[in-house]
Amino acid sequence: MVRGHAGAELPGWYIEDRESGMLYKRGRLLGEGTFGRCYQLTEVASGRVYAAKVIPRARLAAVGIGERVEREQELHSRLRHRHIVRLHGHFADRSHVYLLLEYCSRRSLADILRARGRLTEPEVRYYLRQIISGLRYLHGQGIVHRDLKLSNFLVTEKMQVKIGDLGLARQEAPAGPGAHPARLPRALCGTPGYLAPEVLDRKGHGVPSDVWAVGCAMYAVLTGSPPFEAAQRQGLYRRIRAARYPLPPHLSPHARDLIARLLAPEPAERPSLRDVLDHGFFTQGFTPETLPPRACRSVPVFMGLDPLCRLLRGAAAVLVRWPCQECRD
Ligand code: 9ZP
Repeated sequence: MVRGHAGAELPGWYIEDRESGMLYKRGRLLGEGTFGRCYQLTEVASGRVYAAKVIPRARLAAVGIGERVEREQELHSRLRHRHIVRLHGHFADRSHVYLLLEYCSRRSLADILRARGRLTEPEVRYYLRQIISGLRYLHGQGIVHRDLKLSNFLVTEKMQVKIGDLGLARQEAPAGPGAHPARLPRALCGTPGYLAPEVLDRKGHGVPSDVWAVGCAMYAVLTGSPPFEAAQRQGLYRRIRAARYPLPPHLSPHARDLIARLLAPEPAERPSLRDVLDHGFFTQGFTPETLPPRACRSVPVFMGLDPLCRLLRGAAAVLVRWPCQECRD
């Protein structure tokens, strides 16, 4: 056992799941999570790579933490969706508990936004469609996420978005979707900037509060800043309750309108996620099928829409008598 500088025990270079006999090689440190460090872990036999939350047992002993990790594990392991991070398994050894999560090599939308400043509307449609797809699945399972933010939208090698970190997610009472939350929060949780007015007022976090957070995320990727910012917490909360946010001139009318609907102060007035997909922002604009990985660093050029690309395709069609889709066969 190696001891870190802060006295915390580090996991070894190789980690064994005694129950299954699987051996994992510890890779690089990915960052700090709420309960412990996150490492890249490679299953030696298969070469499969995971992003692992490594939680020191000493931490689990602290009040409430063990139950929280267990609840996250239990709730998460049942979920299977293309746009929800997979929890592949968990195990423990003498010193740590390990959660094996889906590895997302392109980190998160927060990192992409940091590198890019802001994103284009077609990209935002591309990412949001996937986020909404994952979130509709969660809501359909009676689960509210409660901590949607850019750092929880992870991006895979193939540029697919996955909703992650279900640490604060809650299973609602078994009622229909859109039902009011069964329990009221004891303390404010989630990230302050994305907290909906009804959450600030301790009226509980329901499906519409997740919809509010989607509005905050949409605003943030389109403008480069969160909608609600203030030096002091009280000022921040005042802005949130009044849904008062600046509107940069570059936002399209459809984007402004959708943001205003998502950020309606009254939760009952916010659209359902189905309605969001039917909004002009999605129906009137181009959405790319895929995004090239370079979109993590610079504005992507969409092949097929680019005027030069269209011109070249037109020229090729004339020169080699390339039949168009309709004329084939
Ligand atoms: N981090 C630099 C600060 C060292 C990274 O470069 C980095 C690289 C990653 O992949 C190459 C990466 C995270 C950070 N990937 C990743 N992180 C996840 C993750 C999946 N993939 N998750 C799956 N579920 N939850 C998330 C979560 C916990 C494992 N994370 C990150 C959140 C903070 C650290 C890890």
